[in-house]
Amino acid sequence: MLVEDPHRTTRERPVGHPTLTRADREALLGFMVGMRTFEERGVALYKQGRTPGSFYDGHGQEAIPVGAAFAMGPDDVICSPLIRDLGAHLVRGTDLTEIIRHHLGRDNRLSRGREGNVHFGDPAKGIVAMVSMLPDMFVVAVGMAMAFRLRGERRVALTFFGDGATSPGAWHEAMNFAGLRKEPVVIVCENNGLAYSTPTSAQFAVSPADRAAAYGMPGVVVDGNDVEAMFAATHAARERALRGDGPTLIEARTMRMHGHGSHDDARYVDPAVLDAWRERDPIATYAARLQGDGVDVDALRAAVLDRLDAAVDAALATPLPDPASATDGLFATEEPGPLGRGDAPWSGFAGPGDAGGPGRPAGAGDAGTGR
Ligand SMILES: Cc1ncc(C[n+]2csc(CCOP(=O)(O)OP(=O)(O)O)c2C)c(N)n1
Ligand SMILES: [Mg+2]
Repeated sequence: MLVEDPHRTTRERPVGHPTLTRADREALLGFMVGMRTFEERGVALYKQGRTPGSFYDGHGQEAIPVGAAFAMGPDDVICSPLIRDLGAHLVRGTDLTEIIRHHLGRDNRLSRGREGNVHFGDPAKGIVAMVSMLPDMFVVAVGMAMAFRLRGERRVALTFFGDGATSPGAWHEAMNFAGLRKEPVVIVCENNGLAYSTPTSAQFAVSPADRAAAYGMPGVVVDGNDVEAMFAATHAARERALRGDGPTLIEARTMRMHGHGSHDDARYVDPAVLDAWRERDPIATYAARLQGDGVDVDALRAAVLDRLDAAVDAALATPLPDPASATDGLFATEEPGPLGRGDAPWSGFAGPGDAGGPGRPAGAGDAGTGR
């Protein structure tokens, strides 16, 4: 078998889940469905030749960015969502139409239509755009966390990267620095069994979570297909960071269900492995659970689809950027402004005594698109 089961050594699950209301659970499902629905449409638009560049999706990994971002407070930063992490953008409240405009290369607030790919962020929502060099945004996240600590600010940086990003030297430098200085950074490693076509068995002898101890921080293995487990582990890691106890590495075990990008048919992956993982689909399992609790999952899916259709229509009706503006914004001409506050839809941020969360944004329970 080319791809091992990344779950084979799973040994820890977080205990003591923080409280999730029914509306929280509906929001979690809505964001996951929003991510998948959007990405399925994104693949279709790519195959229709309407998307310049390429398209990447996180099919089967939705629980990781959604569960992790859901545990973040409004003043925390995400540095950065990568190619499997659209759900983090949705949770923070970045406008879906703007994201689609970005992918289609249309004029938009996030990237001004300068590229149709995954390199976008939303400073207004506390999201730093990614660069492709791996794992360089982890290094930046540690720097941001250091700034928060030195300024005495009560906030953390959340960073994402894959299993493949744990091999370059920068990863080890960032781990060492963060562990030594106890920087308030929450580190989510998405172990999806593959780095392009290389299985984890050909990448490392010691799993990322097991390596964490060598850098002076806990390494927690979490079922990356369980959105509530992801939420709980990230919540605990955030609390730890805010207490001044330093970083946590969360290794989220999952499987990359599609090719690296839409251009890759992943014929190097054993179909039997994918079949086994499909049984554990994070959305199907969570939807079944919520349906059992009386949630109208069909209505939720329909609402998400309606929003997506409207957003795609609006994006397709948006013109490409004016060619005369092609060189605008190539160089920074002024100091960047401060990052804004992201949406923090978990009900736990709405209560009295919190550091000032805005509470649940209107419609988060049924939006799924974070708008
Ligand atoms: C330093 C560096 N080397 C190579 C690449 C090319 N590259 C882009 S994604 C990728 C695989 C990443 O695998 P992983 O970190 O496991 O993330 P996944 O795609 O599985 O989510 C590679 C090798 C890169 N972006 N940066
Ligand atoms: Mg990977």
